[in-house]
Amino acid sequence: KNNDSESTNREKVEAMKLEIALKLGTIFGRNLEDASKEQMYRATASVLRDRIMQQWAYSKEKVNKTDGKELYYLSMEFLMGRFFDNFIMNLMLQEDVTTACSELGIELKELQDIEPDPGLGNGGLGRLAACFLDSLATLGYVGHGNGIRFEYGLFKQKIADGYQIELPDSWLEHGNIWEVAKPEEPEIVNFGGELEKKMVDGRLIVEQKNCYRIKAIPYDMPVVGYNSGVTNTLRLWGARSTKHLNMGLFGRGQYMDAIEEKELAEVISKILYPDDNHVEGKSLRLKQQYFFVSASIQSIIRKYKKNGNDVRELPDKVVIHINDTHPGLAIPELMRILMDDEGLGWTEAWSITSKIFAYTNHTILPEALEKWKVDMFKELLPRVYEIIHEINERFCKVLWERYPEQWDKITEMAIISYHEIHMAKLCIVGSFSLNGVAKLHSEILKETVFNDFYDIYPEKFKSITNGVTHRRFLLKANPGLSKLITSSIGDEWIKDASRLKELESFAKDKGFQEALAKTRLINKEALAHDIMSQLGIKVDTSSIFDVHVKRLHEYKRQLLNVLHIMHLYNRLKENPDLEMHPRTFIFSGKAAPGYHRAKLIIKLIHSVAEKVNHDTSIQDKLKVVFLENYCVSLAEKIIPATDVSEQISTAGKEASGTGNMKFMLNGALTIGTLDGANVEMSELVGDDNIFIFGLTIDQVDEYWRQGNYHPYKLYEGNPNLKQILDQLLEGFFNQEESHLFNEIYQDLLYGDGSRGDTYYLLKDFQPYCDAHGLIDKTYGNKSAWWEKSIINIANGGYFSSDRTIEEYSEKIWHLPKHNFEQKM
Ligand code: DL6
Repeated sequence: KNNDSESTNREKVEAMKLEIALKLGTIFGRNLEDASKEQMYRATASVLRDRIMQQWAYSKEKVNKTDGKELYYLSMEFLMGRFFDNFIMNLMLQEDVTTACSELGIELKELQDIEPDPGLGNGGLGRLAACFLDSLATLGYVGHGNGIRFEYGLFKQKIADGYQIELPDSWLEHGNIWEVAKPEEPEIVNFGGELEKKMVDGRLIVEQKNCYRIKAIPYDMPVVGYNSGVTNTLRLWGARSTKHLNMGLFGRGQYMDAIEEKELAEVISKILYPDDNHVEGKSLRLKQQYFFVSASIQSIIRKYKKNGNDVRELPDKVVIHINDTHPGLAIPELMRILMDDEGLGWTEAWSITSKIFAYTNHTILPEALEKWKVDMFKELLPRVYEIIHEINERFCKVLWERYPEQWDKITEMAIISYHEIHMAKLCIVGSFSLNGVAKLHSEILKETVFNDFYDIYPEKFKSITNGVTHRRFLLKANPGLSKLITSSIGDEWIKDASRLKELESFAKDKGFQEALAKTRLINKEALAHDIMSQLGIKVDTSSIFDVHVKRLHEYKRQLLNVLHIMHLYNRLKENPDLEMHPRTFIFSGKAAPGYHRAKLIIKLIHSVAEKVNHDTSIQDKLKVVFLENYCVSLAEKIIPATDVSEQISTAGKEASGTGNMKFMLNGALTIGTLDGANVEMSELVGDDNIFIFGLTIDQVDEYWRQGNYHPYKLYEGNPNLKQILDQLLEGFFNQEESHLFNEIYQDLLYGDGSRGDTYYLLKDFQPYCDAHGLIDKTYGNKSAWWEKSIINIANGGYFSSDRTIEEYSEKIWHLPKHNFEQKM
């Protein structure tokens, strides 16, 4: 038998080598000897693509035959990460491709690094959407993504003299081998114009006149599940002008005008807004949202009707998920199509619409809750505005009956109030389900943010804790640890992450602990190598790698981390022989280009790093590193090399967090607040296996309500804290620009005069230092440390997005599960 499988493997490898060589010839007219790395990448990718296309066609055919319910996941962002290596893993071709490439004289890793990492998302929200697509396909659910094919993803971050510089991310420069453009299947999206209404046979006909029309072109990408026969589709829409180049203008010498007309249309899908948890209410953003939502809904209905289906039965066959409020216009858009194109009356159209949509809220930060100015909205989308207005009128009537004459309450709850459209309210009213993304977050939604709506629609409110794909972030990103796990408990954890729990019986096993430590060291060596080549900084791989990677945001409190590093540095300066285990603090993350404070914090990290890293008197006990351009592929390198994961947001601000889960699955120990999913992580592993510190959400609320938070008193009462804050003021960490950080000092102590330190850094400072002290002590006992690490991995299975998707299906979507064989 062994001989049989060896010879099949050999055949497969030989076949693959031959195919790659053939592709080199047919695509590039090259042979193996004179092909460049880029050409090798494209040839190998193209071999994979052929297989994927077959698998995709097969899956579509099977799905069509079953005629079951399908999910459409609408999201402005899909932060997919690289496709190449993920496809190889999910198609179970790792060994074949690795061997084929190496026998052709190239390492697979070199090819992987050639593929651009598409940055079609800002952070958590977009990455969650990508994890969901992976789990849907792997579990056998038909669930397609719909979004925008941004020509430029999130900017590329460069650091110059400690400052963030933004460069364009033109990820499509060399084409995208995985996509299938379908210019022959466009949808037309209308903006502006006037409405013309007439009665025909007792029916109101609404037509949009003089509007400008944009073509939405679908670009489809396959989403291959891990060892699964279901291949779904990620459909990204690109904007094109409906007009040809105006040759009249061209002929008259108005070249620029002729081109501008075309460009204006295409600008819609040009670039992703780089703001995370913050909205700006710009008209281009509104155009982007309506553009992709309208195209998506039109194509969903078109596909549905192709088989002769009746739109009245749509809710039995289609469920549409809206990822935060950004795609919320899908609700009035479906109403528009059902009434204006399909001829249904309001009542029937609403009865269908309100059974189709489910909405997830991802943030309670007030600055991230979307509102649109009525004037701008009306001009751009007159018909959709009319429909929202009518939804609001009808909703207010319901409120009036329930709360007669309570005008304040009704105004507070109305979808349109104070000349603004409130998207979250529209989504709650128009969806059959609303969910938060962690237990704590869902409680906040029910108890505070949307409490009035909870009173009316308690049945809509659900809680589903986020998850991440453990295949990308553990199986693929951490091959050493994955092998160790498989050799201990078998490989079923790959498709059923709850099996990781079996690792608990190895928690005290010395052999397992040592093997785990070895895999960590190998990962740390690889990261240290990258740090050296990128920054020229030598880091000690036996030091604790303490990692804070995520978007730069005040509520995520990278500043608290820096304050602690400054404090450690001061202690070491006082006493260079201070007993502490050497630490390497690693940061990475982008700040929104217009977010001044976040950018200043990046500069502060660099200023502190500059001083600390060059001070030989502290004997290399402290190193500070900032890796530029945080993205999915960088996360995959950093996370497996992490000892301590920083999850230190102010309690109540982080809806869930998903980085926390990725670190946990890789065995890092968390230092964190009781915020977002940290709460559930700590419940699962128990207090001894996580370093929890700081204010709870109730304490934060209490301070807020009482208005009795006095950071100045904390500053005066804690000499260590006073020292570092004074150092900020004195320019201790940046003598050349000594006033640079004054504003941080000012804000922490006084704020706007009425409230300083809105994120409670000073209050949490000492508990944070104490928790770090405990980490240092615990690390001294290696066996205890690795035991905790194993307990974290074992309990991390809960945070697989497979579990999350099963919950969505059970509580919200009710999708049938398919079980086709992978056709490889
Ligand atoms: O749910 C995914 C992710 C959460 O893990 C983060 O805690 C949360 O901050 C993030 N939210 C956003 C908000 N964007 N909008 N709207 O990205 O979602």
